[in-house]
Amino acid sequence: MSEHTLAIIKPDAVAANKAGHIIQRILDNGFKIRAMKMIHLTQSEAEGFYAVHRERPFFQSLVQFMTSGSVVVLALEKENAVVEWRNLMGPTNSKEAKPGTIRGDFGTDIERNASHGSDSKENAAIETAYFFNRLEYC
Ligand code: FUP
Repeated sequence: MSEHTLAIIKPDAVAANKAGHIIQRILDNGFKIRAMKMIHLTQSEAEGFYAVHRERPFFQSLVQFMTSGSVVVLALEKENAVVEWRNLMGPTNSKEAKPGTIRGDFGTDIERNASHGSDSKENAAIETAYFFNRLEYC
């Protein structure tokens, strides 16, 4: 069954001019891009997006990183999109991610890991609505 997920190409990958490579990889792996935009998150937008992590020790640093430059936000569609996109990204820590994965090829460490993906269908719906309104998302 076709499913949706929310992807973000993070500031490290955008600043390194890797957004185009990552988008091509998304398409080559059979995802449809249903919505896409480049934005520069404000502090409160980044804090809101990562609100579940606000008590964690890495929260401030994560928000600082996510607001350090532009990001590309995408709504992706594919069969089993949530799991398929997480598999394509690789594990959270780029140091542990294998070559061939997006985090392995374009990230640096556990914070600067090039990309985000929703961790469940429920969060995919919440995160997609966080970034896209009904006119932007077809
Ligand atoms: P993921 O679902 O793979 O994005 O991973 P998490 O939800 O566990 O973490 C969200 C983001 O927090 C990660 F993308 C990077 C950041 N993070 C850190 O910076 N340090 C940590 O120790 C754990 C996560």
